[in-house]
Amino acid sequence: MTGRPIPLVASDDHLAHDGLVELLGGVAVPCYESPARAVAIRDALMATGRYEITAPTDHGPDPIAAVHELELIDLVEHAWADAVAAGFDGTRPLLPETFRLAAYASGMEAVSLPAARHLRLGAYCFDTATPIVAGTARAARVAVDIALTAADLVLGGAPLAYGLCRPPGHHAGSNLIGGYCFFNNAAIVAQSLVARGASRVAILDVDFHHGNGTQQIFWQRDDVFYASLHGDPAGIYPYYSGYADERGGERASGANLNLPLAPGTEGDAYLAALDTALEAIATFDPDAPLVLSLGFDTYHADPICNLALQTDDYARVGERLASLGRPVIALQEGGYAVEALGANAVALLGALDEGLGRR
Ligand code: SP5
Ligand code: ZN
Repeated sequence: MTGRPIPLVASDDHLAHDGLVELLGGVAVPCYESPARAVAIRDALMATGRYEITAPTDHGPDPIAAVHELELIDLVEHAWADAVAAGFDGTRPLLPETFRLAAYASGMEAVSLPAARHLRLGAYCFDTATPIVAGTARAARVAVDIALTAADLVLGGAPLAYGLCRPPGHHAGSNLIGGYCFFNNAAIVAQSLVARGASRVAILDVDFHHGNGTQQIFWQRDDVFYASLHGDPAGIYPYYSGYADERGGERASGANLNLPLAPGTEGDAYLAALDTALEAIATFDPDAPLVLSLGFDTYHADPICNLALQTDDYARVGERLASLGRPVIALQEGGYAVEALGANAVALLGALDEGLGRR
């Protein structure tokens, strides 16, 4: 315990982003990515007495446009309104009905999109589990502001700030939504650190899933190092990226590090992989705070994942992260065992803060 409170940047605006159902393998199930997740984390952190709630400040649209294409931002902002204007049942979530895959127009010059944004959803969304409702656009925008406000606090001298982002972000690419993600909060923060003068920024992604969006956004960038520990995509979502041989584009070879982990991986093996990522980040030598994409879906009882961390392991992860000796901007990604999210967040962030305070 170091005495000073840890900033917890949060807003209630996420509560209206409640997707109700997602389609998994063609079956409609209640959304795993629920408002209750963020409520549980917030309540548990506040109950420790070590955190201070901070409201996000409005950073405007420019930091989002520095990472995402304008047509993607337009889609997120207007798909719901277009659907409702066209008579869509506003009590149901909006999901794509078709997907405009690259193969759709392969060999043809013609590539057209309808003007109505809800009808072009399948040109931007890569799965059937990312529902849009009335509160989605606002929540996605506020999640970005939460992340940028956490970054401001760390740049202002806090060793650690935690942004309770919801919706999460790491599956969202420059022109892509999916995996419960709309705007890539961590990527937007990393890019804003570059815009504020950093020449080397590292993002460490410990969410269970590969952050395909973050990898895609920085694939050709040698000034942003992306390291991710995740369940082996050969057997689990998102399937098409996250393999160890993906090391970055030709202009940024070596600036991407994927560490896929076998199903059932427990704490000791996880920490060994974490040390590999931390050594690579230390070698990269960032001159900005560490951007941490923080998911708790590595937990053994997570309902949609297959790693096997225990609550105690998250404290060990926090200690190891502190050993890097850099300030940390921690941004919430996934984690779906709602009953354990609070304890896991308390364990990881508490140990991280203590470790940073000792240095
Ligand atoms: C931010 C984040 O963690 N996004 C993850 C999105 C995953 N969505 C689809 C998951 C499909 C899981 N299939 C296994 C079902 C086991 N009952
Ligand atoms: Zn995840």
